[in-house]
Amino acid sequence: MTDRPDHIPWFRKMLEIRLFEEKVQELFMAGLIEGTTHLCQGQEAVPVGAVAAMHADDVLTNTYRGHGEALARGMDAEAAFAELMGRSSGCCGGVGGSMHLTDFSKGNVGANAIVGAGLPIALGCAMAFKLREEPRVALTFFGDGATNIGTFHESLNMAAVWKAPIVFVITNNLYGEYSPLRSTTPIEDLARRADPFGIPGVVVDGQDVDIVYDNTLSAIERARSGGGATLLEMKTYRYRGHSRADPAKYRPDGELEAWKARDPIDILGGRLASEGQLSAEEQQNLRKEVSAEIDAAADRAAAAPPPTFEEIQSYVYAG
Ligand SMILES: Cc1ncc(C[n+]2csc(CCOP(=O)(O)OP(=O)(O)O)c2C)c(N)n1
Ligand SMILES: [Mg+2]
Repeated sequence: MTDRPDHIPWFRKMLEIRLFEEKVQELFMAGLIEGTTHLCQGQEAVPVGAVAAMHADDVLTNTYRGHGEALARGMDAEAAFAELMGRSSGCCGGVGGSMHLTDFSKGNVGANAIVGAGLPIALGCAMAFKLREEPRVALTFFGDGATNIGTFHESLNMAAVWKAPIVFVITNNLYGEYSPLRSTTPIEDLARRADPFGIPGVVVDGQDVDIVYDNTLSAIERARSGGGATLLEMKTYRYRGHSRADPAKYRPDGELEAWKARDPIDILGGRLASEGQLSAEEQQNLRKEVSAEIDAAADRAAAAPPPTFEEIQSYVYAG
């Protein structure tokens, strides 16, 4: 395994994402968040491990289930909560909402609600880097369901032909909106969808942040050194339903429990404890600390004003 940066910030970040999402559920039930939300509890190792392998000037695109990547890429929890609550202090001025946590200053160039929309955007960024001879890489995060969308195949084809500096990251959580992958997709390992395009496709244990990091780093280094695109399939699971309206009753008995037995935070926590880096008690204290920070960030966000009518109107282009 590659030498890793300090593990403790990774552990903290995974806790932050988990507790952020739990707080989002609470705020939604309290009527402070309108619309819908798509949460990522259970998937935290993917954004944290993959984003840790990026350079500061690399970029990413992601999806409506994108709170994890936004926080992993350094978005302040208060700006994220404020966006979800439609406050002017949100990362998009409160007009984007849960599905659009975006921050160009951190190379987070767009969360997309349209399935498959982020792939060509990331490919455009990657080609701009290549044509300008900048040593930068684009990552694009999307779901297993998106691999049945035309833009997935078109983007992989173009990326392969143009040797684009891009990494395609499938967060395979086994479900689309409600449909299990097995009923929509004729193969088990989505990484094999790289084969027709002649690029590497790698199956990755998406529950283990170290393995996510190592594989993403290899793919990013390959892209940065002119080797072209890679498709990574992160095998993981979403603990909640598709969106806040979905109780996820369609899942077979025992499936959720089996995945929780390999919880990504527990896997890293167990490793940190056995290596003597962070005891179980220290982990509990850290959880309390992060939980208090999340509560305070949500309170500050809720106290901010909504955007003014003029601010909202400035994004309407109809003449
Ligand atoms: C082009 C398009 N088709 C359909 C939808 C409706 N839709 C929203 S999320 C989703 C499921 C996508 O599943 P997946 O790619 O596995 O991502 P996940 O939700 O599991 O993160 C669908 C069908 C959409 N937003 N965009
Ligand atoms: Mg999915």
